[in-house]
Amino acid sequence: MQVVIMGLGYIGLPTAALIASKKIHVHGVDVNKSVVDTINKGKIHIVEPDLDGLVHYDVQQGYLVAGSQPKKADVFLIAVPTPFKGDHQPDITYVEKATKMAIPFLREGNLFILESTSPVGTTEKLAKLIFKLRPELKGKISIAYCPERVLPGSVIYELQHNDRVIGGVDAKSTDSAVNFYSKFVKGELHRTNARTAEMCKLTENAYRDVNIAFANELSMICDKAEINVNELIDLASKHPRVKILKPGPGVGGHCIAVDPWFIVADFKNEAKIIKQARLTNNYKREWVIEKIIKAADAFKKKNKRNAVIACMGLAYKPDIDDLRESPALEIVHDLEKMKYKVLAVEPNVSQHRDLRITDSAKAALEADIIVFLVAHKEFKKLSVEKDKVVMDFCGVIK
Ligand code: SAJ
Repeated sequence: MQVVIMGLGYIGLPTAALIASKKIHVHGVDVNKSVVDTINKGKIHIVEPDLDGLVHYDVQQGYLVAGSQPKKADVFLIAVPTPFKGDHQPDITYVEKATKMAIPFLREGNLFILESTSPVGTTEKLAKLIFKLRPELKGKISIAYCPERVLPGSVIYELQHNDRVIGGVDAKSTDSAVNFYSKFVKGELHRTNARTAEMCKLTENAYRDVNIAFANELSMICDKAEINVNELIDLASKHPRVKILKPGPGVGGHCIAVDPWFIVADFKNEAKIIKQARLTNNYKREWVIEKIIKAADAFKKKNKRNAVIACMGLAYKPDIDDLRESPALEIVHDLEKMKYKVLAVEPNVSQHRDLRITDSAKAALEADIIVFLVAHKEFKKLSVEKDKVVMDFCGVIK
C-alpha cells in the first residue's frame, strides 16, 4: 500500500510517521523545501515528544520519504492548515490547493481523505472539485472526512489511542476510510457522514471554548465579589454533576481559539453562545492587562519609582514550550509596548526573538510585582516574599 500525505506539519508529519512505522510506504508532500529536506535527513522541524525518533527510524527503513510533489498512490490524505481570514471567515485555500495538486494522480479505487479542520460541507465541495476535473472517477473513488483530535505534547500516543470519527460522502467511502484507519488506530472508529464528522471536530473545540469562557467569566465576577475563584470552582465541582474548567489569561493555541469561528461564520443567527465564548475569552486578556497596569500604577504612586513586573509563563498552556497564539505572550508584548518594565519568565523556552527570558528564581527576587500567567509546574514550588505584589491569573497559588 502507498499513502500520500499532503502537508507535513503538526498533524501531517506525526500521522505520516505513525503510518510508516506500520511498514506502509508513505510519501509526504510539503510546499516548504526546507521541511522536505529536514525530513529526508531523518530529522524534524517541529517540537513534539517521541516524534524525532519515529521519523528517524521510518526514514532509515525507507518507509517515509518527503517530496514537493504528490505521486500515484492508494490513499491520499490532506493535512494542511485552515486558518481564518481577518474577518473570522474560514480560509480553505490551502485545502483546495493541496486537493488540486493531488487530482492528476488519482486513480480508480483510491481513497481520498481530508483531515484538516474545515467548515461543514468542505468535503462535499472537494468531491465536486475532483469530479469536475476528473468526471471519469465518479463512483470509482472513496472520499471521506476524518478529523484529527490530538493534544499537542502527546500527539503520537493520542493518534493511536483516541477514538476517531469517520464520515464518507457515501457509505462505501466511509467503509474504505474505516478500513484504512484500522491499520494504525487502536481507538474505536465511529462511522458517520462527512458533514457530521466536520461539525463534530468544530463542536469539540467550541465545547471546550464555551466551558473555558464560563470559567473566565466566573473569575471576573469573583474578582469584583472578592471571592477566590479557584476555591469556588473546587467547591462547586464537588457537586456530582458539575465540573468547571480553570480560568486563565485567555485561550491560546491553534485550535480552540480558531475552530469556533468556523461555526459562527456559517450560522450567525444561531451560534450566539459560541460567539460570545470567543469574545469573552479574548476579552479576558484585556482584562488581565488592565489589572496589571492598575497594580503597576499604584506601586509607582506609593514608591515613587516604576515597578518591575515579573510575568511568569509565556507558553499557551502549562508545561509546554509552544508559544503559538499565546495570550500570556501577547500580554507581555503589550506591557512592553506600553513601556512597563517586564521580566519574562518561561522555563520551557531558552531563547526568544524579541524577549529576554530570565529564570523564575531571579525574577522572584528582582521583581516588585509577580504576575502568574501560566500554571507551569516549576512555579508551583516557588516561594515568594511577603512584600511583593502577587497576581495569580491561572491558579498557581494554593
Ligand atoms: N485552557 C484554560 N482553562 C482550562 C483548559 C484550557 O484556560 O481549563 C486554555 C489553555 O491554557 C490554552 C487553551 O485553553 O490556552 C487550549 O488548551 P487545550 O489544552 O484545551 O487545547 P489545545 O488547543 O492544546 O488542543 C485542543 C484539544 N481539543 C480538546 O480538548 C477539545 C485537542 O484535542 C485538539 O486536537 C486540538 O485542540 C485541535 O487540534 O483541534
